[in-house]
Amino acid sequence: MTKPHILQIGPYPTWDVEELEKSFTLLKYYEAKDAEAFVAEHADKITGIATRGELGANRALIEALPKLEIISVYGVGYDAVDLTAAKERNIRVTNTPDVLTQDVADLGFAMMMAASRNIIGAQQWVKSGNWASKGMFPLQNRVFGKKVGILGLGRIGYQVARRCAAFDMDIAYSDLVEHDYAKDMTYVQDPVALAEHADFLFVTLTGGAATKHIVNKDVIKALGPNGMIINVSRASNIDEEALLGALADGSLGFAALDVFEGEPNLDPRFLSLENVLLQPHHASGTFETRKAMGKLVRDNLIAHFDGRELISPVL
Ligand code: 8YV
Repeated sequence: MTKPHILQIGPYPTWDVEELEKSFTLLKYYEAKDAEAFVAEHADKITGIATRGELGANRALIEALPKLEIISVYGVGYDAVDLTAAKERNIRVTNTPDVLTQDVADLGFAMMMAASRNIIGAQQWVKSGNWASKGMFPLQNRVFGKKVGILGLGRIGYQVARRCAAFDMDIAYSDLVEHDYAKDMTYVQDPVALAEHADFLFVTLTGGAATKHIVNKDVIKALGPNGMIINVSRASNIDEEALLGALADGSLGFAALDVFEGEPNLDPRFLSLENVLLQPHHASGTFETRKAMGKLVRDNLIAHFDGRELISPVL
């Protein structure tokens, strides 16, 4: 039997490619010199797409593939997949929830710690010889016991909250509804009120049209010159222009960011700011999680082509 042809949008680790190739013929979109011509050449064979959370599949791509049956996303976020276009054709969509939750929460929490205590600056102090020549490193801000606001108390937000609870932090959250599983936290529906409460504001919301720029200039202003934003979700959740302005004029204290508009080509203004900690969209980037994500991408594709129930369907 011929293997189903899968359009692979972005690169995956070798261990995933080797496993995928046992069951599928992979067509590497990201290596094509002329992506449109590549799609047109293989369009009558492609029945699946394997993509990444932040890359996805837009309407034009979906419409260019008449035999497309399934889009398997290597990521929990599927905001880059045009779900309306997929639904119109009964194309199935899967993602990789749960397996990355703990690592994303870990990185968010670690960014808050690293930024508050300026761990990177302190290492520079040691390496540059400043410790010996200038003396003690300047004092930094405590995390333990401070006020935290969590914007979006889903799987990842809840795990961030658990880590904050272990640091005796005063935790509030904002979400569409109050959650039974969060009785020990304060529910503050309005993001501006949440930011007013918080020293640290975690953004752990789903990306997409409904949450676009939910962190707007008012939320940023409410957080203030001593406040910090930590974003491990999607860049679109923050008005990046307002964020850059507030960081530059000091009306926001600090931003720890794993995601950016136009990544990996982020706005160059970020690079010259002192009050930022920048990460290369790597919150799920551990061996353990990426292996589990790759397996789930594969298992969903195999289940579909075997005619079995999908493991983690979105559509
Ligand atoms: C990426 C993510 O998928 O889970 C998500 O939604 O954005 C990430 O885990 C990952 O960086 C691989 O590209």
